[in-house]
Amino acid sequence: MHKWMLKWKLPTLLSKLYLHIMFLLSGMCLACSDRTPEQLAAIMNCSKHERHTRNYDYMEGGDVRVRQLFSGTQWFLTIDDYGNINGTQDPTNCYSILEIRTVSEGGILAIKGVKSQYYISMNKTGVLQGKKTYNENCNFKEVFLENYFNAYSSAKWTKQNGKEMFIALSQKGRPLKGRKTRKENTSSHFIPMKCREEDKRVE
Ligand SMILES: *[C@@H]1O[C@H](CO)[C@@H](O)[C@H](O)[C@H]1NC(C)=O
Ligand SMILES: *[C@@H]1O[C@H](CO)[C@@H](O)[C@H](O)[C@H]1NC(C)=O
Ligand SMILES: *[C@@H]1O[C@H](CO)[C@@H](O)[C@H](O)[C@H]1NC(C)=O
Ligand SMILES: CC(=O)N[C@H]1CO[C@H](CO)[C@@H](O)[C@@H]1O
Repeated sequence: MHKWMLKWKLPTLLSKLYLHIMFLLSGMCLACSDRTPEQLAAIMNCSKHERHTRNYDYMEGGDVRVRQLFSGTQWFLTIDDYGNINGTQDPTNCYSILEIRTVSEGGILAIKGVKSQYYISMNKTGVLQGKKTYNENCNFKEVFLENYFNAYSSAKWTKQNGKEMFIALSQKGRPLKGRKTRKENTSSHFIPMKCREEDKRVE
């Protein structure tokens, strides 16, 4: 099942571990108030939407997490007001704050931009798009990888050979077509990072 792991060389694993530690550290910084007022304002504006949807989610009884998805290629995933999916290297970018909701058992979840209110969807041909209305194309399966990253594959569509198609951001931070993605590529690997707002909620 994890045959692809065997192909990994030790240095790759070590560098991934190193990256992981870096991400943890940057995650901690994100949670501290190490920000300019402008950055804080941007985040506060995001949280308006967030609170609104959280009430709704509470009614639904679903498990909801607010996270940023940081890719193995070192981009934060964003969904803008036009439904475009892209990457940013600015950790305070409002469009990178995502609401990850469990849809059903087996790690099936839906990912929505808090600011834009667009869901990430993948269609049959593997194109990633934002959708205002939730449907089955917005369901992704969260896979925990052994390198501390997660991968998110379409729960509805696979490649013609039956293999999974993943959410992925290229080295340049551009979304990849699902057909071009592979579980072992760093472009398909993400670390869900807690945002400031989430920390507040926990307190
Ligand atoms: C936050 O929202 C207020 C009111 O809608 C707006 O005036 C302000 O420019 C926004 N700030 C940012 C950083 O988006
Ligand atoms: C996506 O992000 C890249 C790099 O930040 C940027 O150059 C590009 O204009 C963005 N594309 C869209 C559609 O927002
Ligand atoms: C998937 O989305 C792309 C971009 O909107 C579109 O060109 C393509 O026809 C869609 N494919 C299917 C099967 O809906
Ligand atoms: C998009 C991407 O990063 N593709 C790479 C996935 O991994 C294979 C082999 O490890 C590379 O050849 C691809 O370039």
